Amino acid sequence: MNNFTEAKNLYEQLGVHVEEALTKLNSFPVSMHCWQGDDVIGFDQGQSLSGGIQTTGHYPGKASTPQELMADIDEALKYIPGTKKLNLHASYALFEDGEHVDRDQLEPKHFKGWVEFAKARNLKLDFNPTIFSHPKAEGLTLASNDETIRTFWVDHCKACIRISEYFANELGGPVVMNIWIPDGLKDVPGSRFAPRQRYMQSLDEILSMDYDHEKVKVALESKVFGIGMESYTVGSGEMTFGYAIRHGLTPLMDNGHYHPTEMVSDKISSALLLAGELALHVTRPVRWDSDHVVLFDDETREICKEIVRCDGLDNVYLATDFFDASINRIAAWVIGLRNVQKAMLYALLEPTETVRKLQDEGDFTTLLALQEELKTMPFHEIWAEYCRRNKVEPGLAWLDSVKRYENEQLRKRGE
Ligand code: RNT
Ligand code: ZN
Repeated sequence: MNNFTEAKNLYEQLGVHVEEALTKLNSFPVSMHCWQGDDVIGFDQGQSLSGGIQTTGHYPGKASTPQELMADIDEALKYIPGTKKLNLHASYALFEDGEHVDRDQLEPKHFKGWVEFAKARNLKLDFNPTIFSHPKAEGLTLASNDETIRTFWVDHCKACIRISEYFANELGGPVVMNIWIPDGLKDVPGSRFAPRQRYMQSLDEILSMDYDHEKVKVALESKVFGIGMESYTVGSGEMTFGYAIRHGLTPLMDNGHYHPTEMVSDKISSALLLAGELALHVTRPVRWDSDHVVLFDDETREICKEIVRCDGLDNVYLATDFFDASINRIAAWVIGLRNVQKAMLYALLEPTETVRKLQDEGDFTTLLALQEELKTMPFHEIWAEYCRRNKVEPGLAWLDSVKRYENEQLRKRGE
């Protein structure tokens, strides 16, 4: 008997269906964010990052051209098992020979190169309007009282819906198109109402366009505060969740966007009950929305457990969202994405029916004992088997390859 078979037997004694878990994990898509590769800069503005989000660190070798970013994504994908999607931002538009259009004029053709990239790798795409790092995003955007600015961003979002629809037509859907606005105020507001009313009006205008709601899932991401927006954010939890429910959109929860003791894992069941579906940004906040690399930690596991327990694998769209510029950026992707896959596997290896029954029967003693027992089960053996079946090395072998790539490619790039 090999280690996997032995481990599988032990799990099965606890009522876990290991093969079922492996199959489910393999078909659950995780959307990898493209922006870890270049510190959220993109190709359209050459501007520094704005919107109250920040990367810190100067690790050498950041991608600064589409070719470099694509090569780095390829390098990362080699070491990540499972079904992946690629999550793009509008700022990653590809312009040909000196052509440049502003964000309100973007068209599907500006993303043709990404569609070809995705097709060749059997990936589907997700998308995001980029409502930051732009001269018209220095104050409020979709909530602006300057009509020119507000309309500019409304038009940008409409353009992004058309581009998302193009992705769905070319590669299959649904494409999750997530709207996040950085709008907020540093200090005590004079009116919290007016900007939210304008945000609502902008969303109404965007959604008045005709698009296929099955192909494009418009998601709304909330936030509690940003750097320079400490006192008020327009797109708060209630604002975005409420609007999403009322208009049949998908709420998006980023686990860096809540008060430190407020857990997204606790919100998933409510969201699924009330909205029917939910999009997630999985990240790691350290004291603030710092977007550190995702760990195989308690909250990541608990988020995944909730998805599994709510039978939400088909209704939850999970994307990663972190940006660390202080370590090898490709390694950051690999570590974070593998941890999401691990956490999902860990969650699928919980005997869901048993734990629910124990709770219903009020047998909290057994429930606690069983949950603690699960923590020291031979999880690694199942993970290793999952990696092998996906033709990915289970252990740290990937790191040598990434270091080689760093020496041969990244170190040769200019700063
Ligand atoms: C910012 C949000 C948002 C961004 C990306 C780049 O706080 O989390 O999702 O991180 O769109
Ligand atoms: Zn996010």
